[in-house]
Amino acid sequence: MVNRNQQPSHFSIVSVAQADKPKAGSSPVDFSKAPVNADLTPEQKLSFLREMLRIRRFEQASLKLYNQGKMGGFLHLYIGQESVAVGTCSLLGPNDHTITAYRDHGHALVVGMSMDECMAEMLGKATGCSKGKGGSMHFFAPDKNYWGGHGIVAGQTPLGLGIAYALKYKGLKGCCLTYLGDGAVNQGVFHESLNMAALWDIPVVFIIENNQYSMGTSLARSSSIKACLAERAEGYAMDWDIVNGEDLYEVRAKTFDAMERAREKCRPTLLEIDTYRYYGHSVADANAKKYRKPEEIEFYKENHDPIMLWEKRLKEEGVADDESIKKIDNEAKAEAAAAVKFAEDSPFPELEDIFTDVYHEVDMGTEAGRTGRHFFSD
Ligand SMILES: Cc1ncc(C[n+]2csc(CCOP(=O)(O)OP(=O)(O)O)c2C)c(N)n1
Ligand SMILES: [Mg+2]
Repeated sequence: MVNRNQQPSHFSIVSVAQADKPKAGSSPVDFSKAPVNADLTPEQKLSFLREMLRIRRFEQASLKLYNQGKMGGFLHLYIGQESVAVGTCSLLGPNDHTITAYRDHGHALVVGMSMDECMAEMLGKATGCSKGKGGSMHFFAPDKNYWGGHGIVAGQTPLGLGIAYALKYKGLKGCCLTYLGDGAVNQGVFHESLNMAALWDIPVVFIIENNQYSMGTSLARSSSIKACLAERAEGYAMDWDIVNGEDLYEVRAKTFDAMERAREKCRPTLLEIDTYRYYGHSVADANAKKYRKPEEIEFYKENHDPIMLWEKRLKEEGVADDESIKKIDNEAKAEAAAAVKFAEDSPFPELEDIFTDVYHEVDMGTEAGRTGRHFFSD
């Protein structure tokens, strides 16, 4: 479903607490009937709940570790945004890739990284996915087509473009889901990426996770066009759409359309998914309580929490009840607790490892390093 030349139907900004946001399932379009959703089995629907709960319980456990002083660096929590990673990544096929910014735990778990390797990475342990050298912001799993985990705002957008370009170059039918925040849309490099994607027909799907804030700066204070960020795609002759992020069916339906456009026609899309984060920018955000009111956060938790809404939906459909939901939740909590134990019991990297796995060492003297053609060597 392409919304070019069409005004957004539900988008809300500025004073989000007062925003008249739609309830999941009450959109004019019932996205549960979309082809990509119509044939979902009860097991698949429950698996989406499981994935969202896994993210939330994993992050709550990591927050505890952070507050106990066991974690170095930053910790950016994804809590509140779970439906975005779960809905979009549930559509990934074998030739599809993902790349995101530093708020990367949710995507990592959904693409199949284990809680153990992620929690160990948080604590800087040798058993972590990046051998303890990356931390919270730098989860990577190339074997799962997951390319991180990037700290420079919008820095991942040209990388996602390049990954998608490589797919086309190799003749593979796939796409790269390239996530960014609402604060990244004003970075020059993102606009260069949009232009090149449209100009060269690159199979990339840019996904703005619009959680309304860029650190302590609200969207109203950072964007000249306030009602819609995705509309910027018009400037690059690119298709775009906006998505009600709290409705998992809508996330899947609209993302699927964009992915198919990329895979089948090699055309890029800019999606804007409306979402919200409950915690501060990072756990160390000293201004967390200054730029928005506690009532605003409470309003979201009570009315727009994606997990709560999905549970409600599953109950209405007769797919789940309180008991089955509790069981899934308890399993997620147990998995997170086991991951904490695994991480705490794991060793730190050896001192001599400090010079291994650095870019220079891996690349030095190789053909890929000499020519810069990492994705084109075979
Ligand atoms: C180029 C650059 N400028 C500034 C920063 C500092 N910074 C880190 S996160 C951030 C806010 C980004 O907000 P958004 O893109 O909305 O992502 P969110 O944190 O909401 O997920 C800023 C300004 C940075 N990391 N990189
Ligand atoms: Mg943001």
